[in-house]
Amino acid sequence: MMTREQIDAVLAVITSQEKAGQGNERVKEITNRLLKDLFYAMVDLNITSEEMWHAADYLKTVGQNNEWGLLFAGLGIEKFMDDMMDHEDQEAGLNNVTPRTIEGPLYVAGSPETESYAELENNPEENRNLERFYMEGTVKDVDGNPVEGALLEVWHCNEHGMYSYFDTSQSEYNLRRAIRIGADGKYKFKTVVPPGYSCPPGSATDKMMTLLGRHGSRPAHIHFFVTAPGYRKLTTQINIEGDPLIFEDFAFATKADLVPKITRHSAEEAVANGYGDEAYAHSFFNFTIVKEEAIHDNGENHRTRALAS
Ligand code: MBD
Ligand code: FE
Repeated sequence: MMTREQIDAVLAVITSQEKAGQGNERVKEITNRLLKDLFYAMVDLNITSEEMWHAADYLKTVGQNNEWGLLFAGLGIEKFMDDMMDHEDQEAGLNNVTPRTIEGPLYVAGSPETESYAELENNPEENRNLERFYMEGTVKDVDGNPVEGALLEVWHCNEHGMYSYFDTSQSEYNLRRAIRIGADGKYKFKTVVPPGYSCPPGSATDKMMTLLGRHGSRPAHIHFFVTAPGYRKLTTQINIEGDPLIFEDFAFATKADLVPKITRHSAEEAVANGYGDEAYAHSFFNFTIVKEEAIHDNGENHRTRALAS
């Protein structure tokens, strides 16, 4: 087996062509570290050329299918990015109050905006098999003051676990809305309780999960972005309590503080409470956002995101 010294000698030959002051120092640093770790692994695990070329083909397919976001989620890479940011916040003594959790690959920018209240379904008749769901709460700062002008973006899947835009059978921005927060800090939306999500069967990510002896499913969840000028962008989700996969998410996004209580109400209660005339589920959830910190990233990253027409 090649020794570390022999591997390092090869790495030295490869990096010797890099000219000081040329190229990008950060790219050099990261690429060379990853190459070193890869070469060590190739030797330690006796990775064959057959396996390396298979890997190249696999990576090609992941890109061709636009699955990198899904694979990052499934391999726990997106979760680990959150863990690193959480750790950094902890070390800086910053408390996010409302925990962050992963964005996932299925956000679409530009969803229809309304004030304080939104109905997420384009056509309520399409989701007849799901429970009616009302969710409400506040968007406040750490001092408990409403953040007037904040934008709460919300998105979730339909009864087939599919997200509009990526699922072209749904109408544009179905189950995607943006709620502008008023002076009272309150938001409320009407939707349906979504089911869980599973990776497309046969997708590159699904195949990887199978090879790892894992499943490729997420418990039922609803995604949120909360943004406001001067505040750090909050990327988070809530999970639907009672889902059998709630703490077995293939993307590792569940956090105990992101599982609000859900209460069920009869049609009679709906009428009495002013929630329409059908039985419904209801949940309160409050978002707290924190001021942008100069020493920190502001919660935004510039991954490529979809934008419907
Ligand atoms: C999803 O809906 C999702 O939220 C993630 C993280 C990955 C795949 C599908
Ligand atoms: Fe999702």
